[in-house]
Amino acid sequence: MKIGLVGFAGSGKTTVFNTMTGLDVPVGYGGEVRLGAVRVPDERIDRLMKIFSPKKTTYAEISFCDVPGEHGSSKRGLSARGLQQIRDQEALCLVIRDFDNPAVEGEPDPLADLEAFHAECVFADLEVVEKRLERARKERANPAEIAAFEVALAALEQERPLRSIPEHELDRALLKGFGLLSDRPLLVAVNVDEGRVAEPLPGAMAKRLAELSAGGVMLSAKVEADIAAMGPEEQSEFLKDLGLESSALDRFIRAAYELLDLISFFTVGPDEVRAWTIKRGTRAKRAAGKIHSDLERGFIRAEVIPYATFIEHGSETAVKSAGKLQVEGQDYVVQDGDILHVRFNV
Ligand SMILES: Nc1nc2c(ncn2[C@@H]2O[C@H](COP(=O)(O)OP(=O)(O)OP(=O)(O)O)[C@@H](O)[C@H]2O)c(=O)[nH]1
Ligand SMILES: [Mg+2]
Repeated sequence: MKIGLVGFAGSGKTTVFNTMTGLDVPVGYGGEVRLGAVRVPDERIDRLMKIFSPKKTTYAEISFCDVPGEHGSSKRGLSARGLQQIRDQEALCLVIRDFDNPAVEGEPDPLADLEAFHAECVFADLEVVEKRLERARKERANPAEIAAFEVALAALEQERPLRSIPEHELDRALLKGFGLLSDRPLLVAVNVDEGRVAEPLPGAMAKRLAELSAGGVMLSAKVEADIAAMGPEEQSEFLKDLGLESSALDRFIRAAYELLDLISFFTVGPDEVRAWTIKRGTRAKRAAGKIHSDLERGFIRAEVIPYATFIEHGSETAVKSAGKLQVEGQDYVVQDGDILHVRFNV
């Protein structure tokens, strides 16, 4: 599963990408699509690491894809090639320029960029949906499929993104494989000048994002790059000076993780403290298979301690003596932050 950093030319995508991945892709020139692994910051893992002092600590990871902007004639348009690169992404993080970039013509206009991107996605989807609907009617396809495409068409004609249609009104399984862009989860990063990092999202932007069922954060790619290059103590000093509680990029990455409907469960011990990534709703047996296929095959039960319970009691032994250890079967739905110990037999 990957998340695309998308947006118009020179908005700061590669700067954000480099900071998150530690890679060193050239900035400012467009370029190729690049894929990189990004560590998902998690305070709970930080805390568990302090408690267990394990030999190894492993955070959750997600893949980000840096999709270059298109430099050239129509500043806020997307070519067929550009659209295809965006279609390949599971979720979209739209980086919007809100700083002066001498290489890009014109003053920054974040709202106009948001509208332009949204309009491109809606037009692209309209084309796909109209074509499919025409064909499906002619071929007398499954009436449920025709109905789903009709619902989609009605929304798009009102310039509403498909992601804003509630689950019970649209059977998304029937739209799978059509690469509909406006149905992709969307998170917007407004890339601002150094001086504005502590400001909240402007009201008009926040309102529009809510209408588009999208999330949003303010960040300065430049400041985040500086923060990433510092040691932990210098970092917190610097953040305080800026009036920030935590790095905006860390919040951005966590928001992207949640955008994909992903959660983490943990395994703990003297050897390793580790976060494992699953889709929300995954059952215990399946989740055990993430750790090792033997654990899924020979699954007997899972001993579960929710993170908050663990912190409240301080140790596994204390949790047990308080009678708070949950013993769960294979159909237990694993919750975000569960500490799991899988009993198995193969
Ligand atoms: N002042 C300032 N400059 C920035 C910021 N973010 C990026 N830049 C600069 O803007 C230019 C373009 O940044 P990139 O990260 O290459 O932008 P991009 O979105 O990847 O550009 P394309 O891939 O060409 O579409 C570079 O010169 C960056 O140094 C920022 O937060 N503040
Ligand atoms: Mg770039």
